[in-house]
Amino acid sequence: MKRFFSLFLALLLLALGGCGTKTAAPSVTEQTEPQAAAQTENGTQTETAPAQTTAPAPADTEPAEPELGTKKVGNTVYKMTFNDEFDGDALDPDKWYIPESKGDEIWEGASHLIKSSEALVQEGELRIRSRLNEKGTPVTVAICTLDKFSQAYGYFEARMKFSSMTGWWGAFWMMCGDMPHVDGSPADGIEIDVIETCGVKDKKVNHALHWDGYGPEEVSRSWESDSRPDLYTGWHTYAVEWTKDAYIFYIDEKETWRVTDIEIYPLPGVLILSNQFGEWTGPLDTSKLPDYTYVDWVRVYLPAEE
Ligand SMILES: [Ca+2]
Repeated sequence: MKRFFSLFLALLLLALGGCGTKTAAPSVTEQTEPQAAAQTENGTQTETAPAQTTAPAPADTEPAEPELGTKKVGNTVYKMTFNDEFDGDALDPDKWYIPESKGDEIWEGASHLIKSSEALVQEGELRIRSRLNEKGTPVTVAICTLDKFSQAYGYFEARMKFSSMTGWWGAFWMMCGDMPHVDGSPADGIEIDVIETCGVKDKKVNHALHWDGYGPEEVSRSWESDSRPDLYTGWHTYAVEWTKDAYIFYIDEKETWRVTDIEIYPLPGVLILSNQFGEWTGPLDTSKLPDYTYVDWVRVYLPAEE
């Protein structure tokens, strides 16, 4: 079933006009100051808002929540390099690029239009809408950080809420390097699917890695959860920890999948949040549209000591 997804991605790569060959240095130096102040002023992220104080907590209380700009994963302390809390009223053009369909053009291999109108920022959330347009054509959107932000290694996390509707699926993923280049190796390019709801009809979710293009030489690794109806109700966090030795995946901060026996891609990749239509994920009941994938925030980190 991944073939359909991957074919779409190949076309997305073409539309991105070089995403697949992007090897520029990470722009993290432009993003070294996380936008914690904005959240503090807004006040909508109270559970993670930094305590702007240097006063030590009393010794007999629980440790304070780490401030928004840092995160500890295992023994690694990470410092934030990029985030979007989606607290405004529109997508931030300094952070996101949308590879829009031209007019009514549907890319070969895809089954829907991609339109910026379907990326809604409301009530502190990104709402990625799937619907039929006035002509009855499926329309949704993918947003990516192409030419805005990219990073090699680190911790990449999003807090998301997925729909249990079949016929389309949501995803948080990354495109890195020359993924289509067929050389038997993922060291020159890889697609990292942090989370996808390809198994929505069985209430499963998956992580995946793909390399060497989307043709017959494509190599894929994937992990699929057991049936997890809980992941289709309410908010959950999904992350990949990308180190020089491993890709480690997490759901709600609990490790779910670790890949260490492939060459690790060493250059920056871009972030993508998307919905895609495809009845291979189950029948599409258009009477239930519009529907949404929700993203509360996206946060990216690098080890603090590097
Ligand atoms: Ca390759």
